[in-house]
Amino acid sequence: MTKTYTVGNYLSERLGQIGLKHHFAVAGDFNLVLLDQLLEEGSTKQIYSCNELNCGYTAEGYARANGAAAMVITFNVGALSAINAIGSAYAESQPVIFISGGPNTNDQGAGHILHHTIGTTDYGYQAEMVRHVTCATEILRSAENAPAQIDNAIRTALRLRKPAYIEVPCNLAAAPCTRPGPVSGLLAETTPDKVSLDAAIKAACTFIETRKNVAILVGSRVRTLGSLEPVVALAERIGCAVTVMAGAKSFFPENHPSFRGVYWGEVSTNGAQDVIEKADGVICLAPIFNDYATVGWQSQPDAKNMLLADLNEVTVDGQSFTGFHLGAFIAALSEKAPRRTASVESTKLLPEVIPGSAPEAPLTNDEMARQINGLLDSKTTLTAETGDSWFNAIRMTLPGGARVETEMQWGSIGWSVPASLGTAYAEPDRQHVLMVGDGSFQLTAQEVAQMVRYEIPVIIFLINNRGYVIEIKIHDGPYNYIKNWDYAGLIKAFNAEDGHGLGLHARTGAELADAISKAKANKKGPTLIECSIATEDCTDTLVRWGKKVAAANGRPPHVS
Ligand code: DPX
Ligand code: MG
Repeated sequence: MTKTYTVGNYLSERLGQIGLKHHFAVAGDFNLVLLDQLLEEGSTKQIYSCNELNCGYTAEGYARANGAAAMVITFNVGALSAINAIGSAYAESQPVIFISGGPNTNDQGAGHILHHTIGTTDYGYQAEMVRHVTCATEILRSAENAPAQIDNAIRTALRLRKPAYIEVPCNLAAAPCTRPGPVSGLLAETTPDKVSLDAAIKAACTFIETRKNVAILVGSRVRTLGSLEPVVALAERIGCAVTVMAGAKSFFPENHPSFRGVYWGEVSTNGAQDVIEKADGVICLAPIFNDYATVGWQSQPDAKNMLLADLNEVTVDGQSFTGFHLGAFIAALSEKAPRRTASVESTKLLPEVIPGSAPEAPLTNDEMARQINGLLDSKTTLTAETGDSWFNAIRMTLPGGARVETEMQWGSIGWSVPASLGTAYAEPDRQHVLMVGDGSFQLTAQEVAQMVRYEIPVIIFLINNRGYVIEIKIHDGPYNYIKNWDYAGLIKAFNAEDGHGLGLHARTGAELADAISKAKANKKGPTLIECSIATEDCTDTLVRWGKKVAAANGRPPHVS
């Protein structure tokens, strides 16, 4: 007798069809049958997380490297913990398929009080909460409608590059279901509106033609294009200078002759501030101009000089155009744009030099950053946590092919440990390096145990500066100082009887160099290098930026 094909099998097959090789999960009694169905169908490997927040961040990191991700958690106690990570996926434009087990359909509206819930009897509230951080929210109601609902959630997530929610009642996961057809209907981009696209290209070409000094500014949502090639093609067509925003570090090859650094107002690198602020035409590709990116609302290209190409809208010279995606706009503009080379010809990429110190001297922030920079190669993904790690990553010089992942819109500390694990699952052939501060690490530290369990060789630089230094620089108080841990010593606990993680200390440059060579040799698990530096030792860009952001935060209320 052939086995019944189920709702859970359908979901599983679809996840495989959209290119996932893994899904991330924490078990709970509302999702156990669903987890069985996913295992049984087997298109994607089931990977476990220590908790649902970490599970969400792992999925978010995986989506960055793989284009999409899926996670499966249990009702309420699991899902509510995961919402922070789903907020991250929304803010950072990552299509994470957020799958929650749900109550038995017979309990919906029956007045039954269920465990793991807030003790009321309307079970729609989880989906209501999640609705704000997802682009599609589907509670499966019957096996008959399940395929359409699953497909709608996945299709919407992939098109909009946002997370989508699917709630699978525990008694539907193994219910008989039809099989999926071809996946092309879920993957196909909407056809661009040609009239609107042509008009946008005409306006963009006029914009470029009528400006003397044109430059490109690459924003973080360019990541959703899945490749740097379209932006490189556009830059080469126009022949102009290219700068990236801080959240888009690595989204243009730094060894390209047109590259002119990171534009971040007064804390820009490589002379990028001059390039952007002297340009009379800035082509902004999917930027996010938030308070952090604009250095407390101080630095942003002048609106009259800006061509703003967002994911689904282009605004230029007072007109806006919709009906096509950024990818279509860049591709079309790359065939028509006029040449404007002044910004390349009149500027140079100013080198960023990170000063070192003597090998036996106490380790400094500069020496640490210098050595980490030396470790990066064309197959490295560097994940940098919120904190001074941002500023250290931003000032590094990247070889072509190296990638940096930051979470500058959401900025939730603890993100980077599970997220780097996610990128490592997705791309095992790359070298995965993580920079994380002591304060951030304390939120999600236990996920290093999964790196041990699955033998994932992430090289973790744990920066022990005894506190929330970025906060100390923005607004100091007793709340910025944390309990010290033996971070390197944790690895022994996580290894338990069978792990291959390595925990090392670096208190001098020489110790760090030695630790890095041991880390490179350890392929059977993570290596955590605890870098001890002084609390007051941080990048000067952090201090300058922190003061401006603090001033913006401290503006008094308007009196009307
Ligand atoms: C907080 C931040 O140690 O890095 O380089 O020492 O600053 P630095 P650490 O990891 O400390 C991080 C700390 C407390 N931000 O300085 S950035 C507030 C915050 C946040 N996310 C969440 N809670 C609080 N960003 C979840
Ligand atoms: Mg710290």
